[in-house]
Amino acid sequence: TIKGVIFDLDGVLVDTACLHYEAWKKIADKLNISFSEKDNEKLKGVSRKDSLDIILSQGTEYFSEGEKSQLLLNKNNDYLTLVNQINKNDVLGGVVKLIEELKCKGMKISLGSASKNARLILELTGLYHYFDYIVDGNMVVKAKPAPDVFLMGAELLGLSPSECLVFEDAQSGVQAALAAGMKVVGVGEYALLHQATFVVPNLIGFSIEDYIK
Ligand code: B16
Ligand code: MG
Repeated sequence: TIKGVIFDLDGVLVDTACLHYEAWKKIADKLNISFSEKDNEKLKGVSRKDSLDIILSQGTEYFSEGEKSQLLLNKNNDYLTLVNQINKNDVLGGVVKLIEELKCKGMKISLGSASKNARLILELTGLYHYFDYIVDGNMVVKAKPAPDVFLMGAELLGLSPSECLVFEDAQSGVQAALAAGMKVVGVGEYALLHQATFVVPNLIGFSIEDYIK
């Protein structure tokens, strides 16, 4: 039986993908690299550094490690300016209700995000206090699709992987959860997330009852 839930952040609890896009787009435009919203899909769940490498690989220019560090800093500063405007109203539909249902059932809750800004986003959206533990991009060396981020979450919760259920919106995240030996609810498009144990389009009206047996 499931005793704990691990949530991904971006795309599951809050939709920050468009803010990441806006910040990356500014960098790409400056470098004359074409970057569309469709390209941005590939960056979901991918770490900041790997995201930059993917964008730069679409261009032809070479960048030194120092130049890349500067680009990463610029991107994050622009992203933080946008992120600082988010609030409670940006929490995705069904999320608070689901978390409260989990709390009522005495289930443990952890975050499993690739983002280094995860704590700030949870604070700004008023979700921080719900979490027993937070595992973010500052704590894990191997990014998704490696299982590390979720395995660390299970360990902190004092649960075995088979007792944890993960919520993920990204393909790399679904793969990470499965590699950790956990069941996973894919939140989003079936075509993209079909590997997941269950797939739902969003969390509106979602009740944990049917998924924890
Ligand atoms: P940051 P998640 C991921 O968060 C995002 O999906 C991904 O687009 C982003 O590049 C990554 O976090 C790193 O974020 O730049 O804030 O450290 O979906 O794993 O919660
Ligand atoms: Mg995500």
